[in-house]
Amino acid sequence: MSVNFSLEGKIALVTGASYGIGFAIASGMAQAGATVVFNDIKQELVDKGIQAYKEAGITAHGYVCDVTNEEQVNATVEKITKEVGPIDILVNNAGIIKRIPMCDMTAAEFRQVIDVDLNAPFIVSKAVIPSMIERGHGKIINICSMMSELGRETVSAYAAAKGGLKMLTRNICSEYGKYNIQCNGIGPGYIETPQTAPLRERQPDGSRHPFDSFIIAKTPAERWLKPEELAGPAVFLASEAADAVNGHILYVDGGILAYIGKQPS
Ligand code: NAP
Ligand code: GCO
Repeated sequence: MSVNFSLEGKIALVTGASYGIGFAIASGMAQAGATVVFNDIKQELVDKGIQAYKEAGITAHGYVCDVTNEEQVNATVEKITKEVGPIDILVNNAGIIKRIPMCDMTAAEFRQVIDVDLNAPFIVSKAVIPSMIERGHGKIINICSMMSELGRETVSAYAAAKGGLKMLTRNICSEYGKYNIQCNGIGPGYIETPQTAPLRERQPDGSRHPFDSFIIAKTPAERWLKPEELAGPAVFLASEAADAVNGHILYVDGGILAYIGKQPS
């Protein structure tokens, strides 16, 4: 039996994929043969995303949709199914973070992070699973985080959401595995994207941001990772080669979770 990493003939929906990690994962899936569908909240970003995919030689289908809005999500999934075809692969990538000390954070701010990072993957997964059951197969990949395992100051809402997303991943695996649906997570380490740009800004004297130096010391490779480094793991989990992988969180972190951190010289 040959190992099949191909995504030929598959339709992949990657949420929040105009740029960043979602764009890199969608691009990798396109290289593996998938038809790429993505969404963003704003038309201007969808248009920018379509142009960026085009420049990468990819014909992507873009839709305006707020993943926290169940009515919009259901209507968009229906529209995608009519215009492109049924969704075979879902990557719940869209996400936000608010870096605020917990006791300074309002309940509304906490809820907003939970809404995008945890409630939305529930909403979008619920919208695509019935069709996957009907067709006898499906792949769901939830973009988790180091904060699915670890805490740190100022990210209480984000860590709670990403910890919950790890368990939602395991529960979808448990509830729908019998329909040949595999639901796994990818836990990226620290990736160079707009979301982490504030943590990498050079100081006025040109030196590294203290958090930048902190991550360098916590990563065995002594560097931030690139979004493109997540594409291969995502293609693997989306392919038939991973049909027996279910409920697993694949950490693509350069070894951070295995490493106590650089010892003092
Ligand atoms: P990013 O650069 O901030 O991009 C996030 C994307 O999600 C944007 O396209 C954003 O669209 C979209 N989005 C946000 N809220 C949305 C909503 N309600 N509906 C639809 N789209 C929405 O983030 P990233 O670094 O690429 O991260 C992508 C995912 O990886 C997130 O789940 C993040 O938590 C996770 N992650 C990131 C890292 C890292 O180091 N960067 C590490 C681990 C996990 P707008 O531009 O319109 O807001
Ligand atoms: C932060 C970072 C992290 C990364 C990622 C790590 O503020 O610590 O934004 O949360 O986004 O989730 O895996």
